[in-house]
Amino acid sequence: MPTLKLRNLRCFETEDNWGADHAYLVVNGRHVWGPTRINDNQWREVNVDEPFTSTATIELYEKDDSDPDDYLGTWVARENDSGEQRAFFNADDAHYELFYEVVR
Ligand SMILES: [Ca+2]
Ligand SMILES: [Ca+2]
Ligand SMILES: [Ca+2]
Repeated sequence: MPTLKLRNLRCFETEDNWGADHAYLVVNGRHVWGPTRINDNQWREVNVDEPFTSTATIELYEKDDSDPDDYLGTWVARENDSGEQRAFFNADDAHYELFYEVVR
C-alpha cells in the first residue's frame, strides 16, 4: 500500500487578516495534523505518514473560534507521484504550499 508522507507546510499568506492562522490538514476525511499556529513566510514540520489506496485527497483548513473554520483548498496525491511533490492551497485569498512524497 502506498504511503503519503507529508513533510512540511509553508505559509506565504495567511487567511486571517490579523495575526497567525491555525492551520490543520485532513487526508481522505481524517484529521491528521494541527491546528498549528503559522504566519506569513513561516513554515512548520508536518511529518505525518498516511497509507492510502490509489489517491489521497488532502484538504487544508484554518481554524477559527468565533466563526466557522475556513476551507483553504484541496490537492489530490496519486499513487504514481514520484519524488518530492508540492501541493498548492489558494482558496480564500490564502497561499500555502505543502511538500510531500509518495512512497511505495
Ligand atoms: Ca479565519
Ligand atoms: Ca483563525
Ligand atoms: Ca472563518
